[in-house]
Amino acid sequence: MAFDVQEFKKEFQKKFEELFAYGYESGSKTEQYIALGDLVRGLYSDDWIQTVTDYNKKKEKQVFYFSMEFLPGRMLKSNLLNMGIMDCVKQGLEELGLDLDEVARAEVDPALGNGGLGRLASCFMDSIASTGLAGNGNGIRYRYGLFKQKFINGYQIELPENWLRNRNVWEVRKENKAVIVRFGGDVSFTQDGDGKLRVHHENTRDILAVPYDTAQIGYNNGIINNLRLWSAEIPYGDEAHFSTEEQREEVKRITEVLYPDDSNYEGRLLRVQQEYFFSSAGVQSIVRYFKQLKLDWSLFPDKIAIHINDTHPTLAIPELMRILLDEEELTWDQAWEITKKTVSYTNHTILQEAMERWPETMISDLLPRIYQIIQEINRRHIDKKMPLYGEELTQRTAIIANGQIKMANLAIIGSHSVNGVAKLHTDILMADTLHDFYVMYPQKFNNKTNGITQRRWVQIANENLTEMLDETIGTEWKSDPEEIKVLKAHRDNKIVLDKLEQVKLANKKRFADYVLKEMHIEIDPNALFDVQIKRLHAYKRQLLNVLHILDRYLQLKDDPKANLQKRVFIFGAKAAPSYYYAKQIIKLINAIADLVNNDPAINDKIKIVFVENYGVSLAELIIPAADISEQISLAGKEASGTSNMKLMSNGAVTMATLDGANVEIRDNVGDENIFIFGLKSDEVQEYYRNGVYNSREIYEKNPRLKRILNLLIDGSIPGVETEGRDIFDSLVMYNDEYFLLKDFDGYLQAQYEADVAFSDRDRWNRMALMNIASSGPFSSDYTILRYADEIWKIKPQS
Ligand code: B1H
Repeated sequence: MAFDVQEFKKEFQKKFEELFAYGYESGSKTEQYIALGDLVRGLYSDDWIQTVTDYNKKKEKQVFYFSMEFLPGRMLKSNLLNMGIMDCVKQGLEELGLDLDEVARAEVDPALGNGGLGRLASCFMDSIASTGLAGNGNGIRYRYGLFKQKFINGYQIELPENWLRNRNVWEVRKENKAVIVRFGGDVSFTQDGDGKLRVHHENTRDILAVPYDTAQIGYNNGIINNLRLWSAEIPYGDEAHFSTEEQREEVKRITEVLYPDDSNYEGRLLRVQQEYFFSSAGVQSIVRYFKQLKLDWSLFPDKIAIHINDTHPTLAIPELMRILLDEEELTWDQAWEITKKTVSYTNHTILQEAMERWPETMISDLLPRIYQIIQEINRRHIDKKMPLYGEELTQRTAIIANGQIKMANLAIIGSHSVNGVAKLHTDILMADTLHDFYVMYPQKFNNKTNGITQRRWVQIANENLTEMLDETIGTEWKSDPEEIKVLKAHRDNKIVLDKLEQVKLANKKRFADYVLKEMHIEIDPNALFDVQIKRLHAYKRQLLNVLHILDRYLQLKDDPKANLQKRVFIFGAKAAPSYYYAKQIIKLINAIADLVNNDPAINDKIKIVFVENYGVSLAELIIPAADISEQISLAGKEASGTSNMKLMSNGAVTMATLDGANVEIRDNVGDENIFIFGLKSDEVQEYYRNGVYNSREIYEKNPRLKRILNLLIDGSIPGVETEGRDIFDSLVMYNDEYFLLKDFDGYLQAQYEADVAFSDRDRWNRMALMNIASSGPFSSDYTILRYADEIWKIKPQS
């Protein structure tokens, strides 16, 4: 985008005065940010219109990525980067006496997702635009995002996240594109003169879905795609039906707040309303678009791909059927062919507690017509498969069973592609979790290992590293991430290794400043920064990390001169508000932090930093400062993980079990540049099958571990009487569901080896370099190109 500094300065001043009626110098950071954002949006609006016009003119096939969650992070710098005007704007602001980073920090980070799944959707939106694919996002404009986390006396407290408190400069409300989503009502049929069966759906509760569109800007390619988020409102002119406060509240409630559960589902009516609301609105707006192309219905799958991110948008399947059958009057077979060819589905977890199942009565009351269609899909499925696969297997794949509707089953049966998010995960789906479906539909199954966008996670988050890479290997890696592999040629170049160390040190200092300012804890940038940042969940085993910390603590108490690396243990994690055990773990970590950070006997050799309110913006601060990346979930439980990829790209060395994408990270980086420990996935499976695991026995036989575990219950850690006891019991008395005690020795050994490696600066820097140099294949650009090629059948625009 052509733009010069002087011009920018003029435009910015003008924009500011237009908006606020005084000079920018006296404005607040928020006002300066709003003026800048507004100006930037004006700069890309032509390209945005042009992209839409081009797609329409060429009748290009488009993908619609349906996701309950998007976690975009702050958008200002990402937009500037992708538009190619970052340097110009930075310099212009500087000449006006402003600092871009300070202005950028005034943007509220929209937390419209829980964790990996939502962030993946946003990395994908960036990559779809950046690889030049015609694609759109479809989701919910939550009035409140994921709760804001505070610690009070070490306990997690949740506060509402009012992310729209300032103006959202990026969104555009499109009232003229609103649609009606219908709930409840009665369904009846009449036979018309032409012999056709007609469906009548009456007495429904009608909700207006209003879209808010946000530009998704491609990297230096002029392409601007759309993220459409829907908001629930009372239909114009229908105020009569919503005359009481309660009725109006009920409408607003649909898009009021994001459910705060990661990898766990709550069978609430409101949740299903949310799911149908944005699925229906999305499908309606797609059908409206397709009809204006004036093509035969059979060409629908040649022009449209609908991707459903986990099962949350699965109702898009019966909704598309409903529209094709009831409104467009296609036959069942025609509609079913179109639907299956259009829809594809990604599975993100094998955890049983995350599998969506809705009570049949809930769906039949809330969505009577959709319920009938699901019943019919199920009936036909059973009829067709029974003779081929027999009673048992067929019944196990039924969509409706025991009064419940299984959304994964509907998603698989109603789509043409089912993918897992890492090789190991997909293998487990095929061999185990979804094996019955794999027998029926082997051709539907495929793997698409997750990826991340290095634009946000390296170029924006880590300017120091970006600069160093540009100097060392040129800039090609920015447009083709695989090219970062040429850095390997410098693995023994002392000058490069030293530079890399300086980059890391600078990033660690930046984080140390934050910690001092916000938490009043002093940490030494020369210490090893050991980082575990992800949602708090038992399977992710933050507790194993804790056991290791306690082991070190005891070693130092026994011998203050013990030969241990100075370490800072950094945690960031939110617990679902209803997840009691996870909240107990938060309290425990905070209590240990209090104890250890203030114990003069250990000479600052351990510091523990548990940052409040971990999210995308904090990740951008922490990841560039990490030395060790903790990826220690129980093998087989973490579908992929994506923070593992972000940390690797920033030169952290991974401490990992062979779980999710860790396996592929090891394959790429090589055994000598990663620390692997613990049970393998098949070993875990075997333990679950044979039931011989006995954690109590390990506790009794391992004195080192016993001593650590006893700390939880003997009063050594002040303030955790209940938590310590409950956690102790879960590990020792209730047989340690996630095998922490089993993996403990291996973990300590791997941590010891990491200490040794870290003490040899050249060796460590080389490991960091090899991680950066091997991270290219984990770019979401490649992931997305594989989705486009193998699932969606769309091609990048030239
Ligand atoms: C992942 C979820 C998830 N898997 C239900 N499943 C949710 C399930 O609100 N809900 O009901 C919300 C989220 N999230 C994560 O997806 C996996 O645990 C990660 O391993 C994976 O990297 C990520 C992206 O694929």
